[in-house]
Amino acid sequence: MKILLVNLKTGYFSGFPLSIAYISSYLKDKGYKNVVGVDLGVEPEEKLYKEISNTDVIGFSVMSKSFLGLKRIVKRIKEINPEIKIVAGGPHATLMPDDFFKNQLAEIVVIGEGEETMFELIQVFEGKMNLKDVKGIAYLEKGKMKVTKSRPWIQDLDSLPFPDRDIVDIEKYNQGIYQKMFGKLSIPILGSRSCPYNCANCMPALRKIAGTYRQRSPENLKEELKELIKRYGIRKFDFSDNEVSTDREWLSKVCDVMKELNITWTGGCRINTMDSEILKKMRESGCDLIFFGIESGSQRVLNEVIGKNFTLQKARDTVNEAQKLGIRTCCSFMICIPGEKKEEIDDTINFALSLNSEKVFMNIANSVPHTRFHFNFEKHNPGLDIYNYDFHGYRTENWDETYPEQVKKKIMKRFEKEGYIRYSRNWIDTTMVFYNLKKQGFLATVFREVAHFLKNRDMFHINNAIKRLVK
Ligand code: B12
Ligand code: SF4
Repeated sequence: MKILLVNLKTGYFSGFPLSIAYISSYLKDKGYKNVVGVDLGVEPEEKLYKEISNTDVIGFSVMSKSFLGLKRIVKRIKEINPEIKIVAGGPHATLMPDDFFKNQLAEIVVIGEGEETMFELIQVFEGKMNLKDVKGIAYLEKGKMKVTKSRPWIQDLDSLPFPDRDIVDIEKYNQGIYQKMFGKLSIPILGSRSCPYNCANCMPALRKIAGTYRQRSPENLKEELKELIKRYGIRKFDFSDNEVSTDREWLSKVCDVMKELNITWTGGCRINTMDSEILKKMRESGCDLIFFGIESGSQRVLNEVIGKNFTLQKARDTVNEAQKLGIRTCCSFMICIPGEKKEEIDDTINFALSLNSEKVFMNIANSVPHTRFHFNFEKHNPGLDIYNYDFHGYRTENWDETYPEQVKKKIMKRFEKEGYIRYSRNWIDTTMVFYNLKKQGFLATVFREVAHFLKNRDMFHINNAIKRLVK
């Protein structure tokens, strides 16, 4: 049986797809060796079509941002191989299974974690198991969607085989924004699943997608790290976890492992969990860059709209402390949040500019289905079609439709005036990334930008920019 696992393109920068890598290693461990992966984030669609004719089952990993692209791909796949079984999994499949049936995009939709479910589905396709007995799926019966019993979240993450790093050539991620963010190839690794917090931009969707918060043991993590170091000779790792700092005791043990293996690492941390002691420990263990989701420069928005339990002062102190210790910081903010007042956007811009951070992400808030943000977006934009909707033009409270576009221009100007440069050529979309020239040094930045262009001939982004301008 040949199984093809496909990660779809979202249009945003994409990283190594641990989702299909985990499913692949689970299937291989159970004896299904013929598993092939395609990541459309970094590979051409033609590669996928070349694999299709002799494939029995295809599994798509679908995010809400990539759902729209699936229609065209499925049409072409069915033309090449009408017999193929199509399974959909991932965040959008879990949140909106009926979308796939309405558009005839999959026979079976997997809800939640996919390792055990995909294995059982293969058993069904081989006639060894009954479809109705598979937990955590949706399928069509007499034109109606049936959902089976939910599949319990995998409690012992150590029981899973390490993700299959051969599913996509890891060197493909050693370019563009990834290389710029993390330096030379940094390997993504997952220490935990889900998150115990409850922010409005994320929940309850994330709990549905990733379940309750669970961690791997530091020992299990150490085994994988040792394997990766041996295989790639690389000692740079990037935690794909939502937040690595939610459990202090766990993080402290992970730091011990990192220190022992002489690794440098990066990860996302929540401001309220940080203090001098843990930051120092992280630094000593090789942490050289932290992502902080600060999100707003308005205390009211943080408290009342998003539900972050930290103060702006704490955010400022934490960034300063990290910088003092030699840890670079990348702070992420959102503007045009449903429920935010226009003047609170200025608070966010001012706060972001006053921070001592090398990198700042300014995002136009997105609407992920089943989040409290999304419920609010829907309230202000009745009938909103999230897949076709350009978020530069949505309405929130009493704003006019073009407001986010004006705000974007204003932000660009302000950051540039204050000595920041845009360092990502992906800024054209909802995210603007700024790089603090004062901290990095003008010449070093210019040199890196030119070197990057010469090395990568960043034609993809330039082509896209031209297309947009022509449009
Ligand atoms: C790391 C991460 C990133 C990384 C890398 C993502 C990547 N390569 O896929 C970066 C920083 C690049 C990123 C960016 C974005 N991300 Co992100 N990201 C995550 C995060 C924190 C972890 C993902 C991960 O690796 N999980 C570990 C694996 C094992 O879990 P998993 O992906 O959920 O896969 C399991 C199941 O979903 C299922 N499954 C998945 N695929 C398939 C396929 C089949 C066939 C089957 C059967 C099952 C199955 O089985 C898997 C194993 O159990 C998640 C949150 C989370 N899930 O915890 C958000 C998350 C996936 N991201 C999200 C978003 C919105 C984005 C962006 C669009 C952000 C934006 N700009 O708006 C971009 C788009 C990125 C892209 N791929 O192009 C949303 C998606 C929501 C949605 N409804 O689609 C999430 C859920 C966060 C959230 N709070 O809402 N992200
Ligand atoms: S935004 Fe971060 S801290 Fe908040 S619920 Fe989501 S993953 Fe957790």
